[in-house]
Amino acid sequence: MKLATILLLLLLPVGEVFAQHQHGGVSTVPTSAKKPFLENAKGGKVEYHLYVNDTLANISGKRKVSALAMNGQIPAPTLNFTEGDTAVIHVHNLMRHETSIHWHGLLLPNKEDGVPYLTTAPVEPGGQYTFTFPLIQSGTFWYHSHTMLQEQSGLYGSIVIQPRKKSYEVDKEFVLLLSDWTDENPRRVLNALKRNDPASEWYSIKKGYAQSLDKLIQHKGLGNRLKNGWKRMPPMDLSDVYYAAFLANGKRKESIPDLKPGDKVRLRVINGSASTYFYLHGGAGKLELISSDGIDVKPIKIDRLLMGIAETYDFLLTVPKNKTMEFRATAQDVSGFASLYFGKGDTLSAAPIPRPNVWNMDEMMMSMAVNFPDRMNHSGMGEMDHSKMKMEP
Ligand SMILES: [Cu+2]
Repeated sequence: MKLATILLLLLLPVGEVFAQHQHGGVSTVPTSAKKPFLENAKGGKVEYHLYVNDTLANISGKRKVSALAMNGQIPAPTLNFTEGDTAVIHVHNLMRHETSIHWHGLLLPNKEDGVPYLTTAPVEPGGQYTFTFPLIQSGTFWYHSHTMLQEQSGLYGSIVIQPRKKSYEVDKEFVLLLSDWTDENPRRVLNALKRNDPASEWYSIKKGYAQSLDKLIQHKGLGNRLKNGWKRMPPMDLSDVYYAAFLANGKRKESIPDLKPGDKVRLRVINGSASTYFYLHGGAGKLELISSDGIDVKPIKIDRLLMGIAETYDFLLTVPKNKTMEFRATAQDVSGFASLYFGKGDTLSAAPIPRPNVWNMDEMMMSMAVNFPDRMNHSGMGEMDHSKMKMEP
């Protein structure tokens, strides 16, 4: 086959899916027949219903765009379980195109893993699939569509599995699901990245990271750029995509209700973004990290943490007296952030992360070193003189 024909065949199903996406979904299940989100939680069996559908949503606050939702929500509702439960999750596909749900980080029988054409058949348009699996672990996890670019359009939610025996007694638990949002069709974004077309440069311009000769000279980065150009390294950016908004539970600003000063909070943070690493940092002292990807860790106090895509981290927080504390997630390229506030009174804002010097790669990589003071002391790195460190890009 000619290359052009192969490309056309590859592109056809994509066009089909998104053409339908524009028209909105059809519900083959009458609304009256819909079961409640949580149908049953007796005898160790916890049964949920998820309804996947097309929608229009104004997430960025700038314009309404086509999006995908579960039970009418972006993000999808949180699924709560206890270790030892059996999860029974009915996924109802109300769209005209297929879907799938993958349970990220859960240990389960392969056929319930939800990766279409690999472990589980896709959920057909108008169809339904019931996932049944035992929960043999505890912690913070999440779920998302594993079909095309549906996750980027809104199909993601949190999973919390309580341990049989709690390792921390707290006054409140709170889930913070972080994400990034583009008002563009995600397929358009992917095309821009693949073809290296002007749109991807436009993303840099929008973020103020476009490289020009005068900026390179101004930031003393010309020599560095020439050196890296010689090695065929493209100009630096930390994230190739421009996002209209960074979100905490689907909003730019989130808050934890019903807290008293001195209350202990277990904050479960999930990075459900498409391509954003987040710095996590707070407005009052260090953050106490107690769990990572569903596994308890030896508690460690940190100033800030760089969180990768799909990771989860749990923190222990104390509500300050007569103050509001900000817990901030700043995109690694410092093009924006989402905030969580808790407590009452004057706000202890998180100190802004300085913008990286993308005009000088060596300098930028130095500034990105994440601060893990405890760990560094254990390894004897505390006394290291960074000015003498040499790094090859
Ligand atoms: Cu995943």
